[in-house]
Amino acid sequence: MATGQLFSKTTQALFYNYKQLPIQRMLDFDFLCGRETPSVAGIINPGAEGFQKLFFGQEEIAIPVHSTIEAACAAHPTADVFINFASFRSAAASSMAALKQPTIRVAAIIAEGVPESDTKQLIAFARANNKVVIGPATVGGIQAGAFKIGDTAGTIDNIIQCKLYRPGSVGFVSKSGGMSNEMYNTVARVTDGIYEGIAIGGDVFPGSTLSDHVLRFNNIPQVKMMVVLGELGGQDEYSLVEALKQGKINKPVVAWVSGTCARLFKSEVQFGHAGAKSGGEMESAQAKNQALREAGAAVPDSYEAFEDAIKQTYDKLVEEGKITAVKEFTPPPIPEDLNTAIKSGKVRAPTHIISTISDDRGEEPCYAGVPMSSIIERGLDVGDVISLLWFKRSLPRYCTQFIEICIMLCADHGPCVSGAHNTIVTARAGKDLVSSLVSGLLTIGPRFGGAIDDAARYFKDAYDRNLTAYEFVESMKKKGIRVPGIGHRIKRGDNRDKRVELLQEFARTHFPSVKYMEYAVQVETYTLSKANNLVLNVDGAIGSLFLDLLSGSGMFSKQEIDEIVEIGYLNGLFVLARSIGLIGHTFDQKRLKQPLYRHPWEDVLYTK
Ligand code: Q5B
Repeated sequence: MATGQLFSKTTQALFYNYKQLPIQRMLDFDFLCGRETPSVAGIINPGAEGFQKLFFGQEEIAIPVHSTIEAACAAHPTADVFINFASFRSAAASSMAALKQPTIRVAAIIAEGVPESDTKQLIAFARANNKVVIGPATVGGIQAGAFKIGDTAGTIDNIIQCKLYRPGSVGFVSKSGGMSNEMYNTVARVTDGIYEGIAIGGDVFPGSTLSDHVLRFNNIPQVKMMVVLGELGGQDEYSLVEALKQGKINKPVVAWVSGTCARLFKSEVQFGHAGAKSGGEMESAQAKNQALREAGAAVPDSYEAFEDAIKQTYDKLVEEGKITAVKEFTPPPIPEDLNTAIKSGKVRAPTHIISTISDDRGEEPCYAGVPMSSIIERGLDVGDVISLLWFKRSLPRYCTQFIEICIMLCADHGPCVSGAHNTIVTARAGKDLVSSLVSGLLTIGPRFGGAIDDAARYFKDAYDRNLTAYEFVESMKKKGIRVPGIGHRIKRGDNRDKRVELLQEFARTHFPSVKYMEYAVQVETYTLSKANNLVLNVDGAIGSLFLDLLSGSGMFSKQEIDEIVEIGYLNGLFVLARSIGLIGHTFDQKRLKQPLYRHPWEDVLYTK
């Protein structure tokens, strides 16, 4: 294993598998320490590329996302730490791929349950290539004031409390990640704090060992003493005993091996970690504590006395003048996330959108307050859904039926009308469904299908002002405006539009009043006297009948009717209906494998 420093204040990592929280915690730690560059240079999210937005202090930054380890290493050649948040299934393969990259020096493997044979291969490769593996089954490690792996040391509050935002004099290594958090607190209480802390992980075969790190700490001048927290099971602590006996360690070591309670159990006990099981007397906590004590480490009699033993060793170093006072500073506050602040009631934030028709936040979506299950259970139809989402109320059955009839009758009118023609040409140009659909929809307007709102506006105005059909049509003529809802390219006085007849028939049977429709018929009678094509068309029929629906149903106030007519809801019926046909035309052309459309020259008048 390499000797000396693993990290510095400029160390950057590549983070494998996008995990928002631990990355954000690393960046928050960076900000706390006053790092100039974020400690995460890039994210590797297999199969995905782009950027992830995260916070660096108050500023939002975009961290590049790469789809492969190779691409990430090539893009960030100075990022030499690989933090692997892959699952236990893919952690070994991805770690090996990273270690094989010349730029990667340290790999931290978080996953628990990595097969031991895989870990052994990683260890062998790392040793042969002078690289360091931390883990598997680890929370990672931290160099105080410089660099932190993932979730190490927990929350920002804990990091501040343990003064991990600036370096102290203690090198700490443990097997357990959870206990390392506890120990960061303990060390901060009785010393000037941690210089570097590593959790090697609880597996039987850790990528790097307790003694690997203690020997490394011994070479770091800023580390004045080492604290070691081992646990029962395995032989790792004995390599530390050997190193102490051979005089390879010349700084004070305070150690404790946990698991002394194992003897209280009648049979073998497997503690939390895979490796935390004593295979025999040698691997017991008692034997290891005794061996460490005999080799020269300060080993207390119990875990409770561990803090005091650390304090005594530290105080002695201070007395001997080996430790100089740490330069204290107050770290900058980390801005609170908006969601957290809102939840705690500390701030209020203005919303950017108001919505009143639907809500998808609860257990099931609601349309105008009506849950979807209720729509299905009550056997409601598309007309009811339109009533809820457009008019924000449930309408009587005859109204919703009328809406549905409009949708059915306007769904299509053959391939020759403007909308269908555009859709067909677009589909034949090889465009997709949405493009073909919208190219047809875009033709809906004052001449084609989109005259319903204007028909309602003008018929309502004329009827409400008691204009006779003659006065209305002639006044429109004077203004040079064609009467919306009147006239058709094909339909004639002697070839009426069946759709208009069907709508009128339904309304006469079910509507309480059809006064606006009757007025439209009077207008038609007058326009037909002028020209045979000036029939009441489907737009005019729907426009006038919807006025009857709005005013006769008793479900809308006068003000609401005026608003509906003014905003122009009713062309929506034609848009919705005709979308059905236009989608059909798109499929039809695709199904028929029709080639690119080109209009024939013979059908164009070329003139100057
Ligand atoms: N004249 C629809 O015109 C059309 C007049 C009028 C007074 C009028 C025309 C019109 C108002 C808009 C309207 C909806 C352009 C139609 C639809 C859906 C569809 C379509 C489909 C489907 C047809 C001849 C003479 C001229 C004009 C006069 C015409 N309309 N006068 N008020 N409204 N209507 N649109 O046949 O003296 O000779 O100069 O704009 O309601 O789109 O099936 O195809 O489901 O897909 O081209 O049903 O009526 O007649 O322009 O040659 O005019 O009649 O001033 O008089 P045409 P033009 P003059 S439903």
